[in-house]
Amino acid sequence: MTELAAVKAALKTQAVETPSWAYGNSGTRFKVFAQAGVPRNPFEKLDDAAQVHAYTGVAPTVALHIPWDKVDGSNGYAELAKYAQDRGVKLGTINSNTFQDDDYKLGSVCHADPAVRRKALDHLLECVDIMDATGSKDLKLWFADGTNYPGQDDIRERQDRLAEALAAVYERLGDDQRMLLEYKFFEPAFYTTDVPDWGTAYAHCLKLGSKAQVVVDTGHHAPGTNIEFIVATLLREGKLGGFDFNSRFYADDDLMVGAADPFQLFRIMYEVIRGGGFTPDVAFMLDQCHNIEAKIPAIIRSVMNVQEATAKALLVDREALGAAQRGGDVLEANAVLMDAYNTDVRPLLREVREEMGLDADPMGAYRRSGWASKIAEERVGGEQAGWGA
Ligand code: PSV
Ligand code: MN
Repeated sequence: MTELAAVKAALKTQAVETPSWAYGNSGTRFKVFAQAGVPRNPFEKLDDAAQVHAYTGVAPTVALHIPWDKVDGSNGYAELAKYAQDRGVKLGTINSNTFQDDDYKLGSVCHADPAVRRKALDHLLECVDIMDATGSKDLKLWFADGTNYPGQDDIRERQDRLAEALAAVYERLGDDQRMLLEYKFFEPAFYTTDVPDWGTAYAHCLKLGSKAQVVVDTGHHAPGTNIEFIVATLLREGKLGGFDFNSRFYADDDLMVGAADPFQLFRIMYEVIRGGGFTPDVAFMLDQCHNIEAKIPAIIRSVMNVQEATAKALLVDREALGAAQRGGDVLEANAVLMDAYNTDVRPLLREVREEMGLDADPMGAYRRSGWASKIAEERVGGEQAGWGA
């Protein structure tokens, strides 16, 4: 295979998971701006996700968030999985939610009250039951737990409580299931957060075993953090479970991935490829909200941004880079990396899409499809709960 053919082949295997909540209404603390045609239930979210996959060809799975995507009936989740399959997509990661209940004001699995901890744990175990029904491989855990004031609770004991809950969930996982532990440096807690950084997540996952992996949400770091270094380290340790991709300017902005800093996304994807992480063992998920822009096109754009960063990272001349690095040629090494980054990969991706039997222009194809006006007409009333709801 020529080098370009290998790059194209790799791009065709790409899989970006889209989040169900990105299709629904969301907003800031100040206002949710409702959009016409947003899904009213998880089934309609899957209809929209199927559109994204139909036009990009590389968004085959959809992450669910429980309870936002709760369905009724003993067969409900199996039916949801079948509904997805009939539309050419699959159900992906199950996201737990222990942050929107009054009981969780002072924490969930780290709460001082064992009854609250039990309630949170039961929810996490229910999420694994749902994974069994949907055939999902990954459980994504993000805890809003933390404290606002020094002395509010015992920092160490909270870690012990966390470890206990994680161990109980780990025990419940099936052979092919994993838990992905997400970290976030602050918010909603402002003084301490119980899983604030990759080191804490890594320490818990290491103790638990190989089915526990760290997930890197690109929006969950302090400004200036070198995320690609974290990625390289986690891959080196065999502990990178996946990504929640989004962009940030200030904090957890949840903007379209690759919008704020496409160069950072390229650097991350380079370390992924360099570290052997461009495999199904690393989940490439979006975790975004589209508050002022049209949602489905924004998700298509985000998937394309990941594709572009990946294509550029695949184009890095690794041999030339290695030679420059070994020779101590700082400028040449930097130039090799920048050459790849500065390549216009859009023509290459158009070719890849055509070879996959897709329209070369996913955004245009979606716009021309008439889907947006169809859903605006058909979906009236009854929007679902989610962020900002
Ligand atoms: C929390 O900010 C988070 O990143 C977690 O991944 C949640 O599951 C997700 O956002 C919900 O939008
Ligand atoms: Mn996230």
